[in-house]
Amino acid sequence: MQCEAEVRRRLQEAGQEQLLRFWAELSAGQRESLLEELQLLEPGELREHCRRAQEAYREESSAPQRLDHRMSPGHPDYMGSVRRSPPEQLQTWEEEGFRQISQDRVAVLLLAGGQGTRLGVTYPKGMYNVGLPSGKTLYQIQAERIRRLQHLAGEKYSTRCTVPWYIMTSEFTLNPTQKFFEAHDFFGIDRADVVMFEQRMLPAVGFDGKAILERKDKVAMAPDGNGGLYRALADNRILEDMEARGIAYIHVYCVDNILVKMADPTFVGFCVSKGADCGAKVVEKSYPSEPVGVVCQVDGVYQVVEYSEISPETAERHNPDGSLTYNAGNICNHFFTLDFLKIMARTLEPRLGYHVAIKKVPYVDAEGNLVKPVRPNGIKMEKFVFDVFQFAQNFVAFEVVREEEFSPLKNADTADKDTPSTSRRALLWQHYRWALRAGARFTDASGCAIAEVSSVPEAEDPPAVCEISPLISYFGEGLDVHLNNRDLTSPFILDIQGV
Ligand code: UD2
Repeated sequence: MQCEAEVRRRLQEAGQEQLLRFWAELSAGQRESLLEELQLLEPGELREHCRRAQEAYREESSAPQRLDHRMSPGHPDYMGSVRRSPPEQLQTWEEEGFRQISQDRVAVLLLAGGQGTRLGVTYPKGMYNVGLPSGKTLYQIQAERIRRLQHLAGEKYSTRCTVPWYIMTSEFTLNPTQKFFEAHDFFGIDRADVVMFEQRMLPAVGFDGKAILERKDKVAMAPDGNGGLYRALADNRILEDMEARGIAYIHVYCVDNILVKMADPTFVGFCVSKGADCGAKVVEKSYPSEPVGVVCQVDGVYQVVEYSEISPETAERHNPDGSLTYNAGNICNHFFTLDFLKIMARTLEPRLGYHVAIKKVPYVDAEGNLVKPVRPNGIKMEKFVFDVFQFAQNFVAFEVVREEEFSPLKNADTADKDTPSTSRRALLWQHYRWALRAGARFTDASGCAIAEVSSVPEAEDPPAVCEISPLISYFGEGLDVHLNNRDLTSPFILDIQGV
Protein backbone atom coordinates (compact mmCIF):
# COMPACT_ATOMS: atom_id res chain seq x y z
CA MET A 1 0.00 0.00 0.00
CA GLN A 2 1.17 3.55 -0.70
CA CYS A 3 2.34 5.62 2.29
CA GLU A 4 0.75 8.87 3.40
CA ALA A 5 3.46 11.04 1.81
CA GLU A 6 2.97 9.38 -1.57
CA VAL A 7 -0.83 9.65 -1.42
CA ARG A 8 -0.55 13.28 -0.36
CA ARG A 9 1.74 14.01 -3.28
CA ARG A 10 -0.69 12.41 -5.71
CA LEU A 11 -3.60 14.38 -4.26
CA GLN A 12 -1.64 17.62 -4.56
CA GLU A 13 -1.02 16.78 -8.19
CA ALA A 14 -4.79 16.35 -8.63
CA GLY A 15 -5.56 19.55 -6.68
CA GLN A 16 -7.52 17.51 -4.10
CA GLU A 17 -5.38 17.50 -0.96
CA GLN A 18 -8.42 18.55 1.13
CA LEU A 19 -9.30 14.85 1.22
CA LEU A 20 -6.59 14.42 3.86
CA ARG A 21 -7.58 17.38 6.01
CA PHE A 22 -8.67 15.26 8.99
CA TRP A 23 -5.59 13.01 8.82
CA ALA A 24 -4.25 14.10 12.22
CA GLU A 25 -7.51 13.05 13.93
CA LEU A 26 -7.81 9.59 12.40
CA SER A 27 -7.10 6.30 14.15
CA ALA A 28 -4.64 3.82 12.62
CA GLY A 29 -7.50 1.77 11.15
CA GLN A 30 -9.22 4.81 9.66
CA ARG A 31 -5.95 5.98 8.13
CA GLU A 32 -5.43 2.63 6.52
CA SER A 33 -8.90 2.50 4.98
CA LEU A 34 -8.64 6.09 3.69
CA LEU A 35 -5.23 5.43 2.11
CA GLU A 36 -6.60 2.29 0.55
CA GLU A 37 -9.44 4.24 -1.02
CA LEU A 38 -7.30 7.18 -2.14
CA GLN A 39 -4.54 5.17 -3.76
CA LEU A 40 -7.09 3.90 -6.29
CA LEU A 41 -7.66 7.44 -7.53
CA GLU A 42 -5.21 8.10 -10.32
CA PRO A 43 -4.13 11.80 -10.07
CA GLY A 44 -4.59 12.76 -13.72
CA GLU A 45 -8.00 11.12 -13.90
CA LEU A 46 -9.12 12.61 -10.59
CA ARG A 47 -8.11 16.12 -11.63
CA GLU A 48 -9.89 15.72 -14.96
CA HIS A 49 -13.00 14.23 -13.34
CA CYS A 50 -13.35 17.11 -10.87
CA ARG A 51 -12.72 19.70 -13.57
CA ARG A 52 -15.25 18.12 -15.90
CA ALA A 53 -17.87 17.83 -13.14
CA GLN A 54 -17.55 21.49 -12.25
CA GLU A 55 -17.69 22.56 -15.87
CA ALA A 56 -20.74 20.38 -16.56
CA TYR A 57 -22.44 21.81 -13.48
CA ARG A 58 -21.78 25.39 -14.65
CA GLU A 59 -23.13 24.64 -18.12
CA GLU A 60 -26.16 22.86 -16.70
CA SER A 61 -27.02 25.68 -14.30
CA SER A 62 -26.59 28.46 -16.86
CA ALA A 63 -28.58 26.74 -19.62
CA PRO A 64 -29.91 23.20 -19.07
CA GLN A 65 -28.95 20.93 -21.98
CA ARG A 66 -31.94 20.62 -24.28
CA LEU A 67 -31.78 18.57 -27.42
CA ASP A 68 -35.15 19.57 -28.88
CA HIS A 69 -33.93 21.32 -32.00
CA ARG A 70 -31.69 18.38 -32.94
CA MET A 71 -34.31 15.65 -32.48
CA SER A 72 -36.46 13.77 -34.99
CA PRO A 73 -38.64 10.69 -34.43
CA GLY A 74 -36.68 8.43 -36.82
CA HIS A 75 -37.82 6.35 -39.77
CA PRO A 76 -40.74 4.00 -38.96
CA ASP A 77 -38.86 1.09 -40.60
CA TYR A 78 -36.49 0.64 -37.68
CA MET A 79 -39.37 -0.22 -35.37
CA GLY A 80 -41.02 -3.63 -34.93
CA SER A 81 -44.18 -3.95 -32.91
CA VAL A 82 -46.03 -6.65 -31.03
CA ARG A 83 -49.36 -4.92 -31.55
CA ARG A 84 -48.93 -4.27 -35.26
CA SER A 85 -47.31 -7.54 -36.38
CA PRO A 86 -49.37 -10.51 -37.58
CA PRO A 87 -49.30 -13.53 -35.22
CA GLU A 88 -47.38 -15.67 -37.75
CA GLN A 89 -44.62 -13.06 -37.85
CA LEU A 90 -44.39 -12.93 -34.07
CA GLN A 91 -44.23 -16.69 -33.98
CA THR A 92 -41.36 -16.76 -36.49
CA TRP A 93 -39.38 -14.33 -34.35
CA GLU A 94 -40.16 -16.30 -31.21
CA GLU A 95 -38.98 -19.54 -32.82
CA GLU A 96 -35.74 -17.88 -33.90
CA GLY A 97 -35.20 -16.60 -30.35
CA PHE A 98 -35.83 -20.05 -28.88
CA ARG A 99 -33.48 -21.60 -31.42
CA GLN A 100 -30.67 -19.25 -30.35
CA ILE A 101 -31.40 -19.89 -26.67
CA SER A 102 -31.42 -23.65 -27.19
CA GLN A 103 -27.93 -23.40 -28.70
CA ASP A 104 -26.57 -21.56 -25.63
CA ARG A 105 -26.03 -18.39 -27.63
CA VAL A 106 -28.07 -16.00 -25.45
CA ALA A 107 -27.19 -14.45 -22.07
CA VAL A 108 -29.00 -12.01 -19.83
CA LEU A 109 -27.25 -9.15 -18.11
CA LEU A 110 -28.81 -7.37 -15.18
CA LEU A 111 -27.91 -3.78 -14.32
CA ALA A 112 -28.06 -3.79 -10.55
CA GLY A 113 -25.51 -1.28 -9.38
CA GLY A 114 -27.94 1.56 -8.65
CA GLN A 115 -28.56 2.81 -5.14
CA GLY A 116 -32.36 2.83 -5.30
CA THR A 117 -32.49 6.12 -3.42
CA ARG A 118 -36.02 6.97 -4.59
CA LEU A 119 -37.38 3.70 -3.20
CA GLY A 120 -35.67 4.51 0.10
CA VAL A 121 -34.34 1.07 1.04
CA THR A 122 -30.79 0.40 2.17
CA TYR A 123 -30.50 -2.96 0.41
CA PRO A 124 -30.38 -3.75 -3.34
CA LYS A 125 -33.70 -3.31 -5.13
CA GLY A 126 -33.68 -6.87 -6.45
CA MET A 127 -34.12 -8.08 -2.86
CA TYR A 128 -37.39 -6.16 -2.58
CA ASN A 129 -40.61 -8.02 -1.89
CA VAL A 130 -43.52 -6.03 -3.33
CA GLY A 131 -46.07 -7.97 -1.28
CA LEU A 132 -47.12 -10.77 -3.61
CA PRO A 133 -49.01 -13.66 -1.96
CA SER A 134 -45.90 -15.85 -2.44
CA GLY A 135 -43.60 -13.22 -0.90
CA LYS A 136 -41.18 -13.63 -3.81
CA THR A 137 -38.57 -10.94 -4.37
CA LEU A 138 -37.68 -9.42 -7.73
CA TYR A 139 -34.52 -11.56 -7.85
CA GLN A 140 -36.47 -14.75 -7.26
CA ILE A 141 -39.00 -13.91 -9.96
CA GLN A 142 -36.18 -13.23 -12.42
CA ALA A 143 -34.31 -16.42 -11.51
CA GLU A 144 -37.46 -18.49 -12.02
CA ARG A 145 -38.09 -16.90 -15.41
CA ILE A 146 -34.59 -17.89 -16.52
CA ARG A 147 -35.16 -21.47 -15.37
CA ARG A 148 -38.48 -21.69 -17.18
CA LEU A 149 -37.04 -20.24 -20.36
CA GLN A 150 -34.18 -22.76 -20.35
CA HIS A 151 -36.75 -25.49 -19.92
CA LEU A 152 -38.98 -24.23 -22.75
CA ALA A 153 -36.09 -23.80 -25.21
CA GLY A 154 -34.63 -27.16 -24.24
CA GLU A 155 -37.97 -28.88 -24.68
CA LYS A 156 -38.58 -27.30 -28.07
CA TYR A 157 -35.20 -28.29 -29.48
CA SER A 158 -34.44 -31.35 -27.35
CA THR A 159 -31.34 -29.83 -25.80
CA ARG A 160 -30.14 -29.00 -22.31
CA CYS A 161 -29.43 -25.32 -22.53
CA THR A 162 -28.23 -22.53 -20.28
CA VAL A 163 -28.94 -18.82 -20.23
CA PRO A 164 -26.09 -17.41 -18.11
CA TRP A 165 -27.04 -14.57 -15.82
CA TYR A 166 -24.52 -11.72 -15.58
CA ILE A 167 -25.20 -9.27 -12.79
CA MET A 168 -23.49 -5.90 -12.67
CA THR A 169 -23.30 -4.64 -9.10
CA SER A 170 -21.49 -1.77 -7.41
CA GLU A 171 -19.68 -1.26 -4.13
CA PHE A 172 -23.13 -0.72 -2.60
CA THR A 173 -24.80 -3.82 -3.94
CA LEU A 174 -22.17 -6.53 -4.50
CA ASN A 175 -21.89 -7.99 -0.99
CA PRO A 176 -25.58 -8.01 -0.09
CA THR A 177 -26.49 -9.40 -3.51
CA GLN A 178 -23.93 -12.20 -3.20
CA LYS A 179 -25.09 -13.07 0.31
CA PHE A 180 -28.74 -13.02 -0.74
CA PHE A 181 -28.12 -15.39 -3.63
CA GLU A 182 -26.10 -17.72 -1.42
CA ALA A 183 -28.76 -17.69 1.29
CA HIS A 184 -31.32 -18.74 -1.36
CA ASP A 185 -29.09 -21.30 -3.01
CA PHE A 186 -29.05 -19.23 -6.19
CA PHE A 187 -32.78 -19.90 -6.55
CA GLY A 188 -32.08 -23.26 -8.12
CA ILE A 189 -29.74 -21.94 -10.81
CA ASP A 190 -26.29 -23.50 -11.09
CA ARG A 191 -24.05 -20.95 -9.38
CA ALA A 192 -21.47 -21.27 -12.16
CA ASP A 193 -24.06 -19.66 -14.44
CA VAL A 194 -24.52 -16.59 -12.26
CA VAL A 195 -21.63 -14.18 -12.78
CA MET A 196 -21.55 -11.10 -10.57
CA PHE A 197 -19.14 -8.28 -11.26
CA GLU A 198 -18.60 -4.78 -10.02
CA GLN A 199 -18.77 -1.44 -11.79
CA ARG A 200 -16.47 1.44 -10.92
CA MET A 201 -17.20 4.26 -8.53
CA LEU A 202 -16.48 7.96 -9.01
CA PRO A 203 -16.07 10.69 -6.39
CA ALA A 204 -18.94 13.11 -5.90
CA VAL A 205 -17.71 16.66 -6.43
CA GLY A 206 -18.76 19.90 -4.72
CA PHE A 207 -19.72 22.99 -6.70
CA ASP A 208 -16.20 24.33 -5.96
CA GLY A 209 -14.65 21.47 -7.94
CA LYS A 210 -13.42 19.64 -4.83
CA ALA A 211 -14.18 15.97 -4.16
CA ILE A 212 -16.43 15.57 -1.11
CA LEU A 213 -15.63 13.68 2.10
CA GLU A 214 -18.68 11.86 3.45
CA ARG A 215 -16.78 10.96 6.63
CA LYS A 216 -13.42 12.08 7.91
CA ASP A 217 -12.00 8.84 6.57
CA LYS A 218 -14.17 8.26 3.50
CA VAL A 219 -14.62 9.95 0.14
CA ALA A 220 -18.23 10.28 -1.09
CA MET A 221 -18.32 7.87 -4.02
CA ALA A 222 -21.13 6.94 -6.39
CA PRO A 223 -21.40 4.30 -9.11
CA ASP A 224 -20.45 5.62 -12.56
CA GLY A 225 -23.95 5.14 -14.01
CA ASN A 226 -25.43 2.15 -15.80
CA GLY A 227 -23.23 3.09 -18.77
CA GLY A 228 -20.36 2.09 -16.48
CA LEU A 229 -21.27 -1.33 -17.88
CA TYR A 230 -18.79 -1.07 -20.74
CA ARG A 231 -15.76 -0.35 -18.56
CA ALA A 232 -16.90 -2.96 -16.07
CA LEU A 233 -17.13 -5.57 -18.85
CA ALA A 234 -13.51 -4.88 -19.74
CA ASP A 235 -12.27 -4.55 -16.13
CA ASN A 236 -13.74 -7.92 -15.15
CA ARG A 237 -13.03 -9.83 -18.37
CA ILE A 238 -16.72 -10.58 -18.77
CA LEU A 239 -16.59 -10.58 -22.55
CA GLU A 240 -13.98 -13.32 -22.43
CA ASP A 241 -16.30 -15.34 -20.20
CA MET A 242 -19.14 -14.85 -22.67
CA GLU A 243 -16.95 -15.84 -25.56
CA ALA A 244 -15.79 -19.00 -23.79
CA ARG A 245 -19.44 -19.99 -23.33
CA GLY A 246 -20.27 -19.35 -26.98
CA ILE A 247 -22.62 -16.44 -26.27
CA ALA A 248 -23.48 -14.28 -29.29
CA TYR A 249 -26.43 -12.18 -28.03
CA ILE A 250 -27.01 -10.38 -24.77
CA HIS A 251 -30.24 -9.04 -23.31
CA VAL A 252 -29.45 -6.21 -20.89
CA TYR A 253 -32.19 -5.10 -18.51
CA CYS A 254 -32.76 -3.08 -15.37
CA VAL A 255 -33.58 -4.58 -12.03
CA ASP A 256 -36.83 -2.89 -11.15
CA ASN A 257 -39.33 -3.99 -13.78
CA ILE A 258 -41.45 -6.75 -12.27
CA LEU A 259 -42.79 -7.76 -15.70
CA VAL A 260 -39.41 -8.05 -17.41
CA LYS A 261 -39.26 -10.82 -20.01
CA MET A 262 -35.70 -11.91 -19.71
CA ALA A 263 -34.04 -13.06 -22.93
CA ASP A 264 -37.51 -12.65 -24.46
CA PRO A 265 -37.37 -15.04 -27.44
CA THR A 266 -39.57 -12.77 -29.58
CA PHE A 267 -37.36 -9.73 -28.99
CA VAL A 268 -34.14 -11.71 -29.43
CA GLY A 269 -35.54 -13.37 -32.58
CA PHE A 270 -36.67 -10.01 -33.96
CA CYS A 271 -33.24 -8.44 -33.45
CA VAL A 272 -31.38 -11.45 -34.83
CA SER A 273 -33.67 -11.66 -37.90
CA LYS A 274 -33.08 -7.97 -38.61
CA GLY A 275 -29.32 -8.45 -38.38
CA ALA A 276 -29.21 -5.82 -35.63
CA ASP A 277 -26.14 -5.20 -33.53
CA CYS A 278 -28.08 -3.15 -31.04
CA GLY A 279 -31.77 -2.94 -30.12
CA ALA A 280 -34.15 -1.49 -27.57
CA LYS A 281 -37.59 -2.42 -26.35
CA VAL A 282 -39.97 0.48 -26.07
CA VAL A 283 -43.55 1.10 -24.93
CA GLU A 284 -45.92 3.87 -25.95
CA LYS A 285 -45.57 6.67 -23.45
CA SER A 286 -48.65 6.85 -21.26
CA TYR A 287 -48.57 10.65 -21.01
CA PRO A 288 -46.26 13.28 -22.50
CA SER A 289 -44.29 14.10 -19.36
CA GLU A 290 -43.84 10.49 -18.22
CA PRO A 291 -40.31 10.17 -16.78
CA VAL A 292 -38.94 7.68 -19.29
CA GLY A 293 -36.37 8.41 -21.95
CA VAL A 294 -37.56 8.43 -25.58
CA VAL A 295 -35.89 6.54 -28.40
CA CYS A 296 -35.48 8.88 -31.36
CA GLN A 297 -32.82 10.37 -33.59
CA VAL A 298 -30.53 13.23 -32.62
CA ASP A 299 -28.60 14.73 -35.51
CA GLY A 300 -29.68 11.71 -37.55
CA VAL A 301 -28.41 8.96 -35.22
CA TYR A 302 -30.48 6.87 -32.85
CA GLN A 303 -30.27 7.51 -29.18
CA VAL A 304 -32.37 7.84 -26.05
CA VAL A 305 -33.17 11.35 -24.94
CA GLU A 306 -33.78 11.41 -21.20
CA TYR A 307 -36.90 13.07 -19.86
CA SER A 308 -34.75 15.81 -18.34
CA GLU A 309 -33.22 16.71 -21.72
CA ILE A 310 -36.44 17.45 -23.55
CA SER A 311 -38.63 20.53 -23.13
CA PRO A 312 -42.33 20.20 -22.15
CA GLU A 313 -43.33 21.62 -25.57
CA THR A 314 -41.42 18.93 -27.47
CA ALA A 315 -42.72 16.23 -25.12
CA GLU A 316 -46.27 17.46 -25.88
CA ARG A 317 -45.86 17.49 -29.67
CA HIS A 318 -48.48 15.47 -31.56
CA ASN A 319 -48.68 13.98 -35.07
CA PRO A 320 -51.62 14.85 -37.33
CA ASP A 321 -53.29 11.54 -36.31
CA GLY A 322 -53.23 12.62 -32.66
CA SER A 323 -50.42 10.31 -31.51
CA LEU A 324 -47.41 11.71 -29.64
CA THR A 325 -44.46 12.53 -31.91
CA TYR A 326 -41.95 11.27 -29.34
CA ASN A 327 -43.79 8.23 -28.18
CA ALA A 328 -41.20 5.46 -27.97
CA GLY A 329 -40.62 5.19 -24.22
CA ASN A 330 -37.37 3.46 -23.28
CA ILE A 331 -37.86 0.66 -20.76
CA CYS A 332 -34.19 -0.14 -20.26
CA ASN A 333 -34.32 -3.48 -22.09
CA HIS A 334 -31.54 -3.67 -24.62
CA PHE A 335 -30.19 -6.19 -27.09
CA PHE A 336 -26.53 -6.31 -28.07
CA THR A 337 -24.39 -8.68 -30.07
CA LEU A 338 -21.22 -9.78 -28.35
CA ASP A 339 -19.25 -8.27 -31.22
CA PHE A 340 -20.85 -4.88 -30.63
CA LEU A 341 -20.09 -5.04 -26.89
CA LYS A 342 -16.48 -5.90 -27.67
CA ILE A 343 -16.08 -2.81 -29.85
CA MET A 344 -17.73 -0.65 -27.22
CA ALA A 345 -15.80 -1.96 -24.23
CA ARG A 346 -12.41 -2.15 -25.93
CA THR A 347 -12.42 0.83 -28.27
CA LEU A 348 -15.30 3.28 -28.15
CA GLU A 349 -16.08 3.53 -24.43
CA PRO A 350 -13.99 6.68 -23.89
CA ARG A 351 -16.19 8.44 -26.45
CA LEU A 352 -19.30 8.09 -24.28
CA GLY A 353 -20.07 11.40 -22.63
CA TYR A 354 -20.99 11.97 -18.98
CA HIS A 355 -24.40 13.10 -17.76
CA VAL A 356 -24.44 15.35 -14.76
CA ALA A 357 -26.76 14.84 -11.79
CA ILE A 358 -26.99 17.44 -9.06
CA LYS A 359 -27.69 15.63 -5.76
CA LYS A 360 -27.78 16.05 -2.00
CA VAL A 361 -24.54 14.45 -0.85
CA PRO A 362 -23.97 14.02 2.91
CA TYR A 363 -20.59 15.48 3.90
CA VAL A 364 -18.32 16.51 6.80
CA ASP A 365 -18.02 20.26 7.23
CA ALA A 366 -14.81 22.16 8.07
CA GLU A 367 -15.36 21.48 11.79
CA GLY A 368 -15.72 17.79 11.19
CA ASN A 369 -19.52 17.60 11.72
CA LEU A 370 -21.57 15.24 9.59
CA VAL A 371 -24.11 17.23 7.56
CA LYS A 372 -27.17 15.95 5.71
CA PRO A 373 -27.79 18.77 3.25
CA VAL A 374 -31.35 19.98 2.63
CA ARG A 375 -30.39 21.39 -0.74
CA PRO A 376 -28.32 19.79 -3.52
CA ASN A 377 -24.62 20.37 -2.91
CA GLY A 378 -22.83 17.81 -5.06
CA ILE A 379 -22.27 16.76 -8.63
CA LYS A 380 -22.41 13.12 -9.66
CA MET A 381 -21.22 12.12 -13.11
CA GLU A 382 -22.77 9.15 -14.84
CA LYS A 383 -22.61 7.39 -18.16
CA PHE A 384 -25.83 5.91 -19.55
CA VAL A 385 -26.13 2.40 -20.93
CA PHE A 386 -28.02 3.48 -24.04
CA ASP A 387 -25.48 6.10 -25.14
CA VAL A 388 -23.86 3.40 -27.26
CA PHE A 389 -26.80 3.34 -29.69
CA GLN A 390 -25.13 6.11 -31.69
CA PHE A 391 -22.36 3.65 -32.63
CA ALA A 392 -24.68 0.90 -33.89
CA GLN A 393 -24.44 -0.11 -37.53
CA ASN A 394 -27.97 -1.43 -37.47
CA PHE A 395 -30.14 -0.21 -34.62
CA VAL A 396 -33.70 -1.52 -34.19
CA ALA A 397 -36.48 -0.91 -31.70
CA PHE A 398 -39.30 -3.21 -30.70
CA GLU A 399 -42.52 -1.86 -29.31
CA VAL A 400 -44.18 -4.04 -26.71
CA VAL A 401 -47.42 -3.84 -24.73
CA ARG A 402 -46.99 -1.93 -21.51
CA GLU A 403 -49.49 -3.98 -19.45
CA GLU A 404 -47.58 -7.12 -20.36
CA GLU A 405 -44.02 -5.93 -20.03
CA PHE A 406 -43.41 -2.78 -18.05
CA SER A 407 -44.13 -1.84 -14.48
CA PRO A 408 -41.05 -0.40 -12.80
CA LEU A 409 -40.46 -0.10 -9.09
CA LYS A 410 -38.94 3.32 -8.55
CA ASN A 411 -40.66 4.97 -5.58
CA ALA A 412 -41.92 4.20 -2.10
CA ASP A 413 -45.66 3.67 -1.61
CA THR A 414 -46.12 7.32 -0.64
CA ALA A 415 -45.85 8.19 -4.36
CA ASP A 416 -48.72 7.46 -6.74
CA LYS A 417 -46.66 5.89 -9.54
CA ASP A 418 -44.10 3.12 -9.96
CA THR A 419 -44.42 1.91 -6.38
CA PRO A 420 -44.48 -1.52 -4.69
CA SER A 421 -48.29 -1.44 -4.96
CA THR A 422 -48.40 -0.58 -8.66
CA SER A 423 -45.80 -3.28 -9.41
CA ARG A 424 -47.68 -5.90 -7.41
CA ARG A 425 -50.96 -5.01 -9.11
CA ALA A 426 -49.42 -5.09 -12.58
CA LEU A 427 -48.22 -8.66 -12.01
CA LEU A 428 -51.47 -9.82 -10.39
CA TRP A 429 -53.57 -8.33 -13.18
CA GLN A 430 -51.41 -10.12 -15.72
CA HIS A 431 -51.76 -13.45 -13.96
CA TYR A 432 -55.50 -12.93 -13.54
CA ARG A 433 -55.81 -12.37 -17.31
CA TRP A 434 -53.70 -15.50 -18.00
CA ALA A 435 -55.88 -17.58 -15.69
CA LEU A 436 -59.11 -16.41 -17.35
CA ARG A 437 -57.64 -17.08 -20.77
CA ALA A 438 -56.74 -20.58 -19.65
CA GLY A 439 -60.37 -21.15 -18.70
CA ALA A 440 -60.35 -20.69 -14.91
CA ARG A 441 -63.23 -19.28 -12.84
CA PHE A 442 -62.83 -17.56 -9.50
CA THR A 443 -64.81 -17.77 -6.28
CA ASP A 444 -64.37 -16.02 -2.97
CA ALA A 445 -63.71 -17.76 0.35
CA SER A 446 -67.42 -18.46 0.81
CA GLY A 447 -67.74 -20.08 -2.60
CA CYS A 448 -69.52 -17.17 -4.37
CA ALA A 449 -68.50 -16.59 -7.97
CA ILE A 450 -66.39 -13.49 -8.61
CA ALA A 451 -67.51 -11.67 -11.74
CA GLU A 452 -64.89 -11.33 -14.49
CA VAL A 453 -63.46 -7.91 -15.27
CA SER A 454 -61.42 -7.36 -18.39
CA SER A 455 -60.26 -3.75 -18.19
CA VAL A 456 -57.37 -2.78 -15.97
CA PRO A 457 -58.08 0.09 -13.60
CA GLU A 458 -54.52 0.98 -12.63
CA ALA A 459 -55.30 1.95 -9.08
CA GLU A 460 -57.20 -1.22 -8.17
CA ASP A 461 -56.37 -4.81 -7.42
CA PRO A 462 -57.86 -7.38 -9.78
CA PRO A 463 -61.22 -8.81 -8.61
CA ALA A 464 -59.53 -12.13 -7.80
CA VAL A 465 -55.97 -12.63 -6.65
CA CYS A 466 -54.01 -15.23 -8.61
CA GLU A 467 -50.25 -15.61 -8.67
CA ILE A 468 -48.58 -18.03 -11.05
CA SER A 469 -45.03 -19.17 -10.53
CA PRO A 470 -42.66 -18.29 -13.39
CA LEU A 471 -41.46 -21.88 -13.04
CA ILE A 472 -44.82 -22.91 -14.47
CA SER A 473 -45.41 -20.18 -17.01
CA TYR A 474 -43.13 -17.55 -18.52
CA PHE A 475 -45.62 -15.59 -20.63
CA GLY A 476 -48.93 -17.28 -19.98
CA GLU A 477 -48.10 -20.45 -21.89
CA GLY A 478 -49.04 -23.95 -20.79
CA LEU A 479 -51.69 -23.00 -18.26
CA ASP A 480 -54.69 -24.84 -19.73
CA VAL A 481 -53.52 -28.10 -18.28
CA HIS A 482 -53.50 -26.59 -14.78
CA LEU A 483 -56.39 -24.18 -14.90
CA ASN A 484 -58.90 -25.00 -17.62
CA ASN A 485 -62.41 -25.36 -16.27
CA ARG A 486 -61.24 -25.07 -12.68
CA ASP A 487 -62.90 -23.11 -9.88
CA LEU A 488 -60.16 -21.30 -8.00
CA THR A 489 -60.61 -19.73 -4.61
CA SER A 490 -59.06 -16.28 -4.41
CA PRO A 491 -56.33 -15.74 -3.30
CA PHE A 492 -54.82 -18.55 -5.37
CA ILE A 493 -51.16 -19.42 -5.90
CA LEU A 494 -50.09 -21.79 -8.64
CA ASP A 495 -46.61 -23.00 -7.80
CA ILE A 496 -44.70 -26.18 -8.55
CA GLN A 497 -45.47 -27.68 -5.13
CA GLY A 498 -49.18 -27.48 -5.97
CA VAL A 499 -48.90 -29.08 -9.40
C1 UD2 B 1 -33.98 4.29 -16.58
C2 UD2 B 1 -33.63 4.76 -18.00
C3 UD2 B 1 -34.79 5.59 -18.53
C4 UD2 B 1 -36.07 4.77 -18.51
C5 UD2 B 1 -36.31 4.14 -17.14
C6 UD2 B 1 -37.42 3.08 -17.21
C7 UD2 B 1 -31.20 4.96 -18.02
C8 UD2 B 1 -30.01 5.86 -17.87
N1 UD2 B 1 -32.39 5.56 -17.90
O1 UD2 B 1 -34.17 5.48 -15.83
O2 UD2 B 1 -34.50 6.01 -19.86
O3 UD2 B 1 -35.99 3.80 -19.45
O4 UD2 B 1 -35.14 3.47 -16.62
O5 UD2 B 1 -37.54 2.36 -16.05
O6 UD2 B 1 -31.05 3.78 -18.31
N2 UD2 B 1 -27.85 1.23 -12.47
C9 UD2 B 1 -26.61 0.63 -12.37
N3 UD2 B 1 -25.55 1.42 -12.05
C10 UD2 B 1 -25.65 2.76 -11.86
C11 UD2 B 1 -26.92 3.36 -11.97
C12 UD2 B 1 -28.00 2.55 -12.28
O7 UD2 B 1 -26.46 -0.59 -12.55
O8 UD2 B 1 -24.64 3.40 -11.60
C13 UD2 B 1 -28.99 0.37 -12.81
C14 UD2 B 1 -30.06 0.37 -11.75
O9 UD2 B 1 -29.74 -0.57 -10.73
C15 UD2 B 1 -31.29 0.01 -12.55
C16 UD2 B 1 -31.00 0.63 -13.94
O10 UD2 B 1 -29.61 0.87 -13.98
O11 UD2 B 1 -31.42 -1.38 -12.70
C17 UD2 B 1 -31.78 1.90 -14.20
O12 UD2 B 1 -31.33 2.88 -13.29
P1 UD2 B 1 -32.28 3.98 -12.67
O13 UD2 B 1 -33.42 3.32 -11.97
O14 UD2 B 1 -31.45 4.93 -11.93
O15 UD2 B 1 -32.77 4.68 -14.00
P2 UD2 B 1 -34.04 5.60 -14.25
O16 UD2 B 1 -35.25 5.06 -13.63
O17 UD2 B 1 -33.71 7.01 -13.96
